Amino acid sequence: MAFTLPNLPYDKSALEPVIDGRTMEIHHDKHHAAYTDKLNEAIKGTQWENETIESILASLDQLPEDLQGPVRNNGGGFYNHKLFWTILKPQSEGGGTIHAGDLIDTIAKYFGSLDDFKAAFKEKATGQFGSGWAWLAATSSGSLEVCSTANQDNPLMPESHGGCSSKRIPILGLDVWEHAYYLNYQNRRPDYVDEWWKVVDWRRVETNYYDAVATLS
Ligand code: MN3
Repeated sequence: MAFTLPNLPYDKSALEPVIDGRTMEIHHDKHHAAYTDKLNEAIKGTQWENETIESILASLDQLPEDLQGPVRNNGGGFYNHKLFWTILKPQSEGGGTIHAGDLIDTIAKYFGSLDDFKAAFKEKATGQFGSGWAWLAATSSGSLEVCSTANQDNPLMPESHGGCSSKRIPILGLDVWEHAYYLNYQNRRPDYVDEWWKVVDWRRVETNYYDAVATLS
């Protein structure tokens, strides 16, 4: 069964002024669509066609060698963007607002405070040379880690395929490819990171956390 490009859960311009509509349009309709098509092309007619994207990426090193590159790049791109759209929310609908609750306590437990976490995450996002992603990922014990990966790699992939520890589930990810921010921010990636917090859907991140811990345990 082929993978499908998911619809955006809000209007393309709904995240303005943080992320402009034109960037969202190109990002979703062109970039994410291309990753989806190329993933489907790569696994067409193979046993991997019937696997979930999570299981494909986690067992990337079991794939035939000629498929590993295309699936790593395009399967990673498919999964990462699918996650990315859902952890964002327009400011008018509560994006950027973090509610007191379990996740904020968990963040404080592992990073000291929300501000300390944001600083650690920003360091990963701005320190990732070239294209890639910054991640907040959950481990089987329920702990949280920040890390970054190059290109479309992510923490689901076997350890050799990214800068994150293996067997982690990303619950929040920031796309730091230039295609994600260049129209608005040009070379100012640090500003993009600072602004981006204003459209993070923390409720969704919290849900992702509990789902991840349940999956890993
Ligand atoms: Mn992207």
